[in-house]
Amino acid sequence: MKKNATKWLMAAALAATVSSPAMAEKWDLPMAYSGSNFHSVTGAEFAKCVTTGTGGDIEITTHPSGSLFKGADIKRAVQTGQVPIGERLLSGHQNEAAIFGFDSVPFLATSFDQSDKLWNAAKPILEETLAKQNLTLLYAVPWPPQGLYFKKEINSVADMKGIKFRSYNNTTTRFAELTGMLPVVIEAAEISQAFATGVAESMISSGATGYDRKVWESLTHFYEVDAWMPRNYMIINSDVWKGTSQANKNVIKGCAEIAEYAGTWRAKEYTGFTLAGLRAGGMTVEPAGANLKTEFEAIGEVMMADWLKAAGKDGQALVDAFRKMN
Ligand code: PCA
Repeated sequence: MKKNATKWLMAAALAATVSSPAMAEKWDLPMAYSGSNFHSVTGAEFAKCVTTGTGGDIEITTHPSGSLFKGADIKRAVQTGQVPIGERLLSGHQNEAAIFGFDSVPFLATSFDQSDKLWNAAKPILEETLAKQNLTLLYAVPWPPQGLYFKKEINSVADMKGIKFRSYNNTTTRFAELTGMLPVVIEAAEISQAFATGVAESMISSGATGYDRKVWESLTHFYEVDAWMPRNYMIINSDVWKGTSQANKNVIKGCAEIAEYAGTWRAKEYTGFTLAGLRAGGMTVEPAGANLKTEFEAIGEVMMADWLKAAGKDGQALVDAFRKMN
């Protein structure tokens, strides 16, 4: 018995020595948005930082544009270990846990400063929710403020009736329902085609996404509403995380902190730049009119109440913690 154990140990030690040069792990990292999008650029920098920082122990390859997994499938792929790590808009998963929609509640946090505070208020409960799904959170970066895209001038909610509306999560689908539009879920990677073919004629999104997808080829108006600022999250499979050495974990955490900072900085820079880009493309870019704003605020209140009901006491605690910060 003892002899066998010694033999086994020796074999294991030998295998470790022999295989150590090949021990480098290769991690595929799926992302939903185009390679030129600022989230994807931030993710690619993060990947490089980890690869360099771990001395090549962990080599991360990013796959933007939904090329490895489509946006809607990325979270499950990480959870089930099909890939070790991925980046995803968590508000797309409110069906699993209403708390994932905290960053898409209308008019709760409408500036970068408030978005930061809301994120700090949400972090503990979000980490806990993700932990139950075998996921560990690495960093989160906001999108610029959300505004409305149309193919015609809009002055009231009544003008929006019957318009085909591209949605990207439950909140945007609900917004369409409440404004009499017809929602259809479409990934950002596919919106240029959807607008060109008339499958969709409108959406709520950032200037960044409209700019990335050159929507001026099909749409004419962008109304700045500053409705909310959803986030993309870098998540890692918790088993993979537990199996990572402390030294490499430290590197990953450091790279994640840099990514969150750099990504947020880019989001801020990109806000004005992309609105100017939409104008240069020929679009009318302006704040929503007073009437439209008042109507949106009323709709926002309904949506806030909906979300609080769905998110229960965790949602209320999050909102209370956020309000205390202001
Ligand atoms: N762009 C993403 C989500 C929020 C945003 O600004 C999208 O439209 O899919």
